[in-house]
Amino acid sequence: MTGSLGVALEELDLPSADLGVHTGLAGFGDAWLTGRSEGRLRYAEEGGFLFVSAVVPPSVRYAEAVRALYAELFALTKRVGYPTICRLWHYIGRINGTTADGLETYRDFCVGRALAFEEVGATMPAASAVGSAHEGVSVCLLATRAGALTAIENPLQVPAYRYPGQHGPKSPSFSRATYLRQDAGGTLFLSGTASILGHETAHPGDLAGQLATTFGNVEAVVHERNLARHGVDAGFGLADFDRVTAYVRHADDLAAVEASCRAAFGAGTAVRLLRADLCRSDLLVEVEGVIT
Ligand code: 3EB
Repeated sequence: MTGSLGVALEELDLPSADLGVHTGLAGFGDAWLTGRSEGRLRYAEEGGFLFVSAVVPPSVRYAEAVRALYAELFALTKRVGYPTICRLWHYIGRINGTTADGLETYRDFCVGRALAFEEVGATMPAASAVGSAHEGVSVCLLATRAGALTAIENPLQVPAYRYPGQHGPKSPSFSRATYLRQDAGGTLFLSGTASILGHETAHPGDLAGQLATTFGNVEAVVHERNLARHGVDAGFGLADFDRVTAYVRHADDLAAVEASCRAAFGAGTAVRLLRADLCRSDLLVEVEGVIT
């Protein structure tokens, strides 16, 4: 399906072998060369960044396998000399389905991820977690050798790692954005951002309301006032995004989401639309992006 501005709506179904390389997720263009693999981790190095991808195979439960994979990811980034993890992407099969233990798959994933972060005490990176037609849990990671990384929160939202227990036994381990300061300049990685105020979904069932709330959240995260309160001397608006990806739950919403993104971000921002399920069944749209 192609939208009115020629943006293809792809069904998110990542082939494990080409993860990352295939998707050009990092926001630095799609020229990730296939690099090495170490066990089940595949990785490539380019321009001072490390890109890693790995897959947890389909299972009836995920927490322990996700914890173990994260431990491997943390170890690899240290071993190959890219200790600063800027960004993670998660593509979760049957994300709103139920495990053998009766827990929603996304919530079970969050348990394993939280245990891994508790073990290492790492800075919460920016992240996205969306559904995939591909079974299992696919993880992509972007890390850097050098630079100061600051985790950014949103004053309009409870930090995800402090969500109350009604959203699952372990809170999601991510920050709303990360700001990477390097000699060459700064990069802002915006996490998947949705229509959540405080910790609750705003405007369930109302696409226009969810889009407006989502864009408001994005503006709040990247605004100069918010970055200043995190000690970051920078400030942005929606038009500063180089590229954004909008994940859309219902294919029928493509045209509306595309038009809204065009209007909100303007002509200077590359917009990609992907059909994907989202981590709360009442969310209709989620937007992530990069500012360089
Ligand atoms: C939210 O704000 C919406 O679990 O890694 C967005 C980005 C969301 C990342 C994650 C989840 C994640 O809670 C969902």
